[in-house]
Amino acid sequence: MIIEEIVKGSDIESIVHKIIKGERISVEEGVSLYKNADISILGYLANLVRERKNGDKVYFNKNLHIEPTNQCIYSCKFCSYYKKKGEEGWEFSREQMLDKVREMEDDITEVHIVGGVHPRWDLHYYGELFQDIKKIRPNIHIKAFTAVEISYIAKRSKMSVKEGLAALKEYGLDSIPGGGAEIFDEEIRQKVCPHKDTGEEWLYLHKTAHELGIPTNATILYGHIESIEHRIDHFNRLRELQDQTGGFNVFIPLKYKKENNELGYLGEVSVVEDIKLYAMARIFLDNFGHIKAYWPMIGKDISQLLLSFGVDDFDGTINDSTQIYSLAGAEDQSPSMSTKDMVQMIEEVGRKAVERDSIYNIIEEF
Ligand code: V47
Ligand code: SF4
Repeated sequence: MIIEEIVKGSDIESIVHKIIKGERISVEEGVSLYKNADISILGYLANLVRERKNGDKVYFNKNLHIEPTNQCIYSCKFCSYYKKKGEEGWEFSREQMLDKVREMEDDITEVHIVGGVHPRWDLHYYGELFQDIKKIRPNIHIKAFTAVEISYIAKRSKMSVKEGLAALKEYGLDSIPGGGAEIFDEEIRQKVCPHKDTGEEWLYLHKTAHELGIPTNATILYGHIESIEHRIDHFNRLRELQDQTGGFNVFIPLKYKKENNELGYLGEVSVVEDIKLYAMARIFLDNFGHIKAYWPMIGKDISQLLLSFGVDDFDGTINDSTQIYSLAGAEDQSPSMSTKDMVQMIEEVGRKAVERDSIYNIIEEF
């Protein structure tokens, strides 16, 4: 193979051989590959891993986002979303949220609910919302709340994490999105979101969800003050948990966006950094089925490019219903994509577009 000729005699030769043979690389090897390989080599390897796992399929779903409130008891330094002092916030009523469900198109299969950690709303408030949503659309998949929202609403209802998750499942929760992971390293976490649950608490909540049969997603927030070592450490903690439970559906890198938040002075990392991060995630997370490019955050063009660097999932059509990235300065200020656009983007790179449900069962192949 030409790539083997290219890396012959270099620091990364043995690591590249391992990946080609389908073997797992260690944390040290991950750091070395990240620091020493250029993007063409990372692209080749990530593409190989992606193809072995997913062939020529690129997945998406049809989904709607509900962001119940931007009131939040926390004030993460990277966040543009939470209501700051003197700003006008929002707080949807139950009926307003249910109206969004009533208005949504028939073919939408998932509702994604994430917002701020509201000081007063508790588990039963949200649980009853889930029940009402399922009365309107019995087959809809409810993917809701980051780990910090769940741990807070459980606490407010005087329940342990396990009891809270079990109660939410009973009310109709089907899976948990990947937010709130940020960066697990405690020193960095203390600097960017000092009040939030720790990395270990995030991992414990997801482990408990998996044990209760609730699948979850995982994210990393990259491109602020963390180093390559912190990124690989983050991947490694996720890989270890996935080995134990197998409960993660997908990994979603989230690029730090700089507008309207306290870390804006850092600026944003380059597209080359984005590509390397996605490729390294695909190579290192050998036990994750899917890597998602969340296009409202990273942009449609770069998402399409990332299909050649390990990505096999495009999230969903979204229907104009999220603000978290438009507030942080994403290009697309009112994100929505038609199925036709989504399929076209995927076919342009010679892949097959596949509509999936929230747990990767195939609904339609295009
Ligand atoms: O936890 C906040 C991130 C997350 C910024 O599971 C920021 O399918 C970049 O988790 N720049 C919430 N990122 C969103 C989330 C998510 C999104 C899409 C799909 C899924 C899924 C999950 O957004 C937060 C935080 O890590 N975030 N502010 C910012 N300025
Ligand atoms: Fe609140 Fe989430 Fe923003 Fe942190 S990232 S301030 S928890 S809305």
